[in-house]
Amino acid sequence: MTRPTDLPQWKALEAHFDAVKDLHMRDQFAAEPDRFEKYSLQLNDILFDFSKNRITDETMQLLLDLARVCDVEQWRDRMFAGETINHTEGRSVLHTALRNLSDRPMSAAGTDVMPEVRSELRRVKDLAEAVRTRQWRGASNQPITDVVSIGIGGSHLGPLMATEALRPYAIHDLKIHYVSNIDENHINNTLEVLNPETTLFIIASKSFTTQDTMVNAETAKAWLLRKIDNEADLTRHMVAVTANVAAATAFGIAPENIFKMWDWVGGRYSMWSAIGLPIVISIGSENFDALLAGAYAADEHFRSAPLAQNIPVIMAMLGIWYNNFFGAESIAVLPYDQNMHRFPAYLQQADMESNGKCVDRAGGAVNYETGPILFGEIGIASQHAFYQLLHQGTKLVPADMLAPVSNFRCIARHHRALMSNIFAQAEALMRGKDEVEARAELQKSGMSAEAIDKLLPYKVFPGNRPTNIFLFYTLNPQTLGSLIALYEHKIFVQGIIWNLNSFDQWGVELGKQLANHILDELNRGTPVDNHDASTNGLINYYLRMRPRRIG
Ligand code: G6Q
Repeated sequence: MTRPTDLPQWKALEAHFDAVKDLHMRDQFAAEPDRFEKYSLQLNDILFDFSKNRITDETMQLLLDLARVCDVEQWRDRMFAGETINHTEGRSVLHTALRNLSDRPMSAAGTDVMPEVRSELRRVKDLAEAVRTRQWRGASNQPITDVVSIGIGGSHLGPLMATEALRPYAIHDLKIHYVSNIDENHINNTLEVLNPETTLFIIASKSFTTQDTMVNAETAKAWLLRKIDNEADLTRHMVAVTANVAAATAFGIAPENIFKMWDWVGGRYSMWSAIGLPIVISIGSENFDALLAGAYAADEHFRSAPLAQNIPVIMAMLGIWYNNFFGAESIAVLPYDQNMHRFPAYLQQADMESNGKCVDRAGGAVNYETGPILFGEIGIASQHAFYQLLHQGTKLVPADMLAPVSNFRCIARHHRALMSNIFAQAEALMRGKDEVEARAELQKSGMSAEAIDKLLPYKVFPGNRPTNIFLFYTLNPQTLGSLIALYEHKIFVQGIIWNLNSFDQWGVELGKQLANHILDELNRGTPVDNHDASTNGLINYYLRMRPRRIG
C-alpha cells in the first residue's frame, strides 16, 4: 500500500509549501477582498469561516486532490455502509446509526441495527421522562432529585460536556452529577450533599469491567445500602448502560434497568446512544431528538456535499496542511461560550484517542506525523493565560474559535464585549503588528526615541497565525449536535489521510491491564522486585508509608 507521503499529490503539496510558506495572510487579505466569501461555508445556522488560514486557491486544490486520491469519499461510504473498517477489533463503525433519522436501514455484519437503536432510544426516553415527571420513585416513594452518572472516558466526557453546554435547557428541580475518578475524593465530594433515598445512579460502562467505574459503582451501592434496607429496592436507585449485560446483571442491576450498547459504537462516539441517558434526563426527549437531528444534518452534509464545500473535509485538510507541512504539533480549541467549557476536553479525547497512533492500517510504522496535541479552554479565560504563546511564541498553533451570535438569556452589554474579543483576537493573530505599527503606537504614548528602540522588539507581533471561526446563532441542542458531528467527521477524514484505524484504542487498553496487575500487588502488600528499579522503589515506598488505617 502506498504511503501518503509517497503519493504525487503529497509531493505536490511539499513543493507548493516551499512556494507559499512565506506568504503573509495580511498581504493575502489586502490582495483578495473576497477572501471571506470565498473561504467560508454554512451548515444551517453554523457559519464556518476558514479565510484566516495560510492558504491559496492552489493550496485548497492540492489538499482536496490529496483527499480524493486517499479515497476519503469511498472510506466515508464504507463507514456508513457498516463495513468492518475498525479492522483491529473486527467491528463496524456506526455511531451515525444512532442519529439516523431517515428510513434508511444501517447494517452491521449484515443486520439492520436500526430497529434495536430505535427501541433502545425509546426505553431511554421512557426512563428519562419518568424521572423528570417524578413518576420514578425511590425505595421510600420519594421522587428523584439527583442523578449521579458513574463512568469514565467515552462513557463520561460526552454526557458531561453536553449537559454543561445545554444548561439553559436543563430541568430545574433535578441535578445531574458525574463521578469518573477512582480517587475517592470525587465520589465522596459528590455524595456528601446527597440523600440516598432521592438519588439515582447510572453506571455507564460499555465493558462493565473498567476498574475506575466498577470501584465507584461498588462504593455507590454500599452508600445506598446504608439507607435502603432491602437490596431488592436498589432497582429504584441503580440503572446501567453497557454492552456487557451479563456483568451488569451479576453486579445486581435489574434486567429492566439495563440499557444496551453495541460493539459498533466506540466509547468516544457513544453520547448519542444510551450513554446519553443523563443528557436526556437533563434536557428531555425533545431536546435530545434535536441534538440527534443536528448530528444527522452534519452526517448528511458530510455524505453528500462535494469535497470543496464539505466542512469536515476542509477542517481535516487544513489540519493536515499545518500538521504535516508546517510541522505544527498542536491545535487549540477555544470556545467563546462559558457553557462549552468541557468542549475542548471532549474533543481532546475524540481526536487524540482516535488519531494518536503510529502504526498504519497495514501494520507498518508511519514515517509522518499523525494526530496533533489538542488542547483548549474557554477563549476569554485563555486570553489572560496561554494566548501569549499563540501570539508571540515560537510554535505555530492553529486555533478553532467558536461563538454564539446570541445567547439564551442574552445581555447585550456582556455579549457584545464577548464578541469583540473573539473578532479582535482572530484579527490580531492573523495580522500581527509590524515594526511601523508598534513604533507609531509607542510614539503616541509619548515615549522617548531611545526607550522606544529598546522596547520595540517586544512589541512586534509576527501574526500569520491561522484560525477557523465557527459562529452559530445560539448554542441549542441542534447546533451542538451538528458541531460535534462535524468534528467527528473531521477526525475520520484525517485518519483516512494518515492511513490509520481511528476507532481502536490499544493505548487505553494497556493502561487498564497495567493498573489491574499492580493493584494485585498493592492488595498483597508485600515488597515487589519484578519491575524496573524506579517502579519497584515507588511501590515499596508506598507500601511502607501507607497509613495502616487505610489498609
Ligand atoms: C473510548 C475509550 C475509553 C472508554 C473508557 C471507559 O473510546 O475506549 O475512553 O470509553 O475507558 O470504558 P468503559 O465504557 O468500557 O467503562
